[in-house]
Amino acid sequence: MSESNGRHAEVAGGGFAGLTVATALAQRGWSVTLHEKGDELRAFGAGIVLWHNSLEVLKAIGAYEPLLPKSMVPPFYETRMHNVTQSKEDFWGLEWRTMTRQDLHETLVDAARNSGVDIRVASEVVSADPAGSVTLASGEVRKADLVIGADGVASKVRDSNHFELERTKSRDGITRLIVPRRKEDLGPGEWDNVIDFWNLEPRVLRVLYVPCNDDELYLALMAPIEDKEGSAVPINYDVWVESHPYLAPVLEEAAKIHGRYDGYQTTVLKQWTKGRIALIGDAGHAMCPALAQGAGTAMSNAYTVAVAATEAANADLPQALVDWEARERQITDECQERSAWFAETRSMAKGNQFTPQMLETARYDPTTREMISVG
Ligand code: FAD
Ligand code: 3HM
Repeated sequence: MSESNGRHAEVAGGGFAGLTVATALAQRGWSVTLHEKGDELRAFGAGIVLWHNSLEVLKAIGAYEPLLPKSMVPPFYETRMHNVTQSKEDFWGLEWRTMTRQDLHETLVDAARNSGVDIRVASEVVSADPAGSVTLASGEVRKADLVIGADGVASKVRDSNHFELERTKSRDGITRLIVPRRKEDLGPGEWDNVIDFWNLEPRVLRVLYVPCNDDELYLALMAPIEDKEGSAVPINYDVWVESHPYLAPVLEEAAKIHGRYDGYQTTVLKQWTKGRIALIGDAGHAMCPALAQGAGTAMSNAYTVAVAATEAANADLPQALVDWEARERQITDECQERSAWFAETRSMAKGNQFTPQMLETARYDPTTREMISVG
């Protein structure tokens, strides 16, 4: 644990954003209390892809090494249209890894605890004051030099302060599940690749196949919201296997689990900060998942806000947060736009989508503010 700097932060939300910022602050001498409204600390969703940007953050907070044995680097990100390979991309060696959300979350909880963060479960933040306090559902008011709203897409820290926002919903959505790999039953093939199976005819049904480790496979099944059969949970096995017969063994496993179908959406805020409050992650910049950067940008902005707040004198903190937003925001805004464009056009189906420009967010290192060149 590091020497105290005499300052205190209150963090709302125990997701990837909240755990990362809490850890980075505690490692810089802040006393940090993190409030998670759920009765236990757990990850929502199934699997996740992380890239250079967030992997550098994990390295900086000491959470990278513990994650290595629990995650993997697939040889290629392959895109198929009607089961015909369109592209196999390796991002010119830019680092990326796949893992289950549970494994990432547990690693971040360990890092937060080891750094001295006071984590409280069943503790809901109902509002926040830009002068520096949060109010809990219990009625307790807790003062802080810094308040972080990392409380997800329905953020109460944000909404209690009437941050101006625009929300756009897409026509598609996705059901996410973790299933056993069953590699042998899938038959011969490059089953360690991430494989993005697109079928646009006779109906739009896409399976994103993401191996996370030797045993677990993340399946993301995309269908339009208006397709009641395609978006049903538990999944309609007959519909999915007719569209993707070569995935029968893993679809059979998917049909055994309930899963959850989420529509794609984007939330853009006019400002991310107000006084001593900063919003990060889905509270501030929820996005469509096409570029797999919602958590990546959450962790990147979590790290940089912790650094910016620490470097500022306490009296200057509100201005330091404004400056932080001005410095870091563009890369997230562009990522939101690009991900929304992919969702809108479904043009990932063509393959070769990860151009150096589309990988801009992934190429950024928030710990040095350098951009890696690829291609
Ligand atoms: P959340 O994960 O929503 O965490 C918020 C936490 O706050 C929760 O634990 C919640 O219980 C708690 N909470 C809520 N309200 C309160 C309150 N009032 N008080 C206290 N606690 C509260 N991102 C990637 O980087 N890579 C991917 O591959 C990827 N794939 C995705 C696939 C899909 C289909 C989707 C929908 C998203 C994907 N994302 C991906 C995005 C990523 O999941 C999110 O951006 C990320 O989880 C946001 O983290 P967060 O901590 O901001 O919010
Ligand atoms: C990793 C990942 N990539 C893309 C999507 C998508 O476009 O829905 C979802 C993902 O989990």
